Amino acid sequence: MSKPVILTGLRANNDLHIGNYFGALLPLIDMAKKHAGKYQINLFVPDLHSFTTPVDHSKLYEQTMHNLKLFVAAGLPLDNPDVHLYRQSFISAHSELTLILNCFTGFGEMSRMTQFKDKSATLGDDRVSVGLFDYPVLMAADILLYSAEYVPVGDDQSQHIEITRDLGMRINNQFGELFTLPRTVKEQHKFFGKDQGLRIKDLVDPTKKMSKSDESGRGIVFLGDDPKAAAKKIMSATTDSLSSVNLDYKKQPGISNLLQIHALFSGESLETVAKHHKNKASYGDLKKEVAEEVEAFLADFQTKLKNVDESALMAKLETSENAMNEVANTTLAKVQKAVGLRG
Ligand code: AQP
Repeated sequence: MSKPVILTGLRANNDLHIGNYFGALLPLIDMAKKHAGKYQINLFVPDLHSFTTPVDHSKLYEQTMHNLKLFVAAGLPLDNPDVHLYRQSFISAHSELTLILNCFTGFGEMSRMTQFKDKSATLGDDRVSVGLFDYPVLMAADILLYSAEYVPVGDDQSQHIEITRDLGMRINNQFGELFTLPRTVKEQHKFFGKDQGLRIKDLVDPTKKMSKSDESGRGIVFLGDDPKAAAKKIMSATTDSLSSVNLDYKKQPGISNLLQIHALFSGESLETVAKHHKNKASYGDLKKEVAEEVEAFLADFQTKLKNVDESALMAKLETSENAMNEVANTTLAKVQKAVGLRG
């Protein structure tokens, strides 16, 4: 019997940041290490999704390959046969299924996607593409092609799981059981546990999440940042004038974010870290501790990155992309037949 599939993708629209690292990459690598044999892990670079927001196309391929190396530097076990690592556009079924799914998707239901509304508000009308509007349908294809059951998503992407389930169900109802649906958002949260809701905030504006498409980059610690420059970003993080360290995301978002980052780097629980710093009047000490942790982490991570075995990575891509093309094309062929494209 085939193993349940856990699937995640990280766009290559920019370098990854510490939010992507702690919120997506590490939990998945942990799963791959702890549950080898029980689940199949699909980790991919959604290169087609990467330019749903504007990118420098002359750098996209390089960024895609760089991000794959980041996965390996973060500890992705390439020798595990249950781990599949691939580039979305190397499996053409993603695009083909998207086009078919589009015709079963309502314009109205897509217009209600909050991530689209948020991202388009940031971009401004003249830079919002149909590709961004269609993002959730491509994501549905990413999931349905492999019958993926578990897809870690934060609150900002929960609607995309729901639309994937709706689309899958709609097509199954009309044509018979073509798709295995991903689990409900509630079940996803139960399966992935506490890391699911993790959202590291932007250092300059701690009321919004750290986001790699943010164009200034000043509030983001990228994995490729110079370690000393990243430490400086922490030292100049926005805080408040309350002169008391408390874990309170509403009243003290900047301080709470620093406590969260501190907890992640130190490996201590957020409660322990918050207790240790509680009510301290000086924000400088907290910032200094976090800055030192960030600097040490980046120096170590970047050494690992330099040592990534590129030939092993290329070999893994080839094996995974061959295997995933087979799986995806089998699903696509069933759909093509059902909708009348094949006899
Ligand atoms: N700030 C964050 N804290 C924790 N986890 C985060 N993730 C993103 N930001 C944070 C997780 O990283 C993965 C990246 O998915 P994506 O590349 O498809 O894009 P995203 O979710 O929209 O993440 P970004 O960094 O904000 O990218 P942009 O700005 O390009 O859209 C996801 O698993 C996400 O939960």
